[in-house]
Amino acid sequence: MSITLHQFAYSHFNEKARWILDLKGIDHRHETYLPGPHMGAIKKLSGQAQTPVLEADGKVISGSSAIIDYLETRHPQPPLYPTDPEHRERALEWQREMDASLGPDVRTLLFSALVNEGTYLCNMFGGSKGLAKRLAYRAMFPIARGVIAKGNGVTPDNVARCKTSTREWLDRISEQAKATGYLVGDTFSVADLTAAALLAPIADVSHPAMKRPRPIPQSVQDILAINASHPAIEWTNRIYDQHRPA
Ligand SMILES: N[C@@H](CCC(=O)N[C@@H](CS)C(=O)NCC(=O)O)C(=O)O
Repeated sequence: MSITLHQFAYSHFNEKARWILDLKGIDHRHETYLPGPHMGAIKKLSGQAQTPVLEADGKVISGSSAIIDYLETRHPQPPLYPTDPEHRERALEWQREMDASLGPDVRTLLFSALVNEGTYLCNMFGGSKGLAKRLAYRAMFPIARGVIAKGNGVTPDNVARCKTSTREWLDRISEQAKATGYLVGDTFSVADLTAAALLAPIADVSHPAMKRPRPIPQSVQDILAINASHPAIEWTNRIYDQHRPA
């Protein structure tokens, strides 16, 4: 049965889906879209506009947590959901909260710099496309810039709020992982996968799925520098080293 992940390069919500597919060793292919022009095809496929979308067994599943749930049920090894029901509920609650808050807030922080770095942004998301598509995408950027900023919550007040909220998440994650190295119990779970994937853009992890093009513009480096020495950033890199398959 063929499995296709409809995705954006680099996106941290998409990284959650890439990670579980790789972790479970599930044979699959990627269909990579340019953010913006993706809209028609993704809406037609799934009835909504966001990635990731998984096509598997004749079904279409939208959203990273629904994709994880679907794959976890059909491919239970290695497990991402703790067996203990209370631990499982806690791990899923961490995922729910981080999907709703940490993910969008980290994205806003990054986009507050990326909206001023059109060439870099187009390389990040369009790097796998041919020259003609990349040039057309870059040419569209000045027109699309306002929509990209709005869609990613880039206003001065919201960026300030996201700085604070991201810092609070980092504190909470490092505090929680202090005892065992993991967020729930003493093993890697969906909570750790979600936290590490959603923090990957500011942890600047070296895994090929999330390593951004070099050189990194100064404005993006400035965003990374805000939390670079936080223990949760080191934790994210350790989780990647130990649990994210190549
Ligand atoms: N809660 C969703 C969030 C997905 C999401 O925000 N996807 C973004 C990319 S990171 C997207 O597709 N944005 C394009 C759009 O909204 O049109 C999930 O967990 O998958």
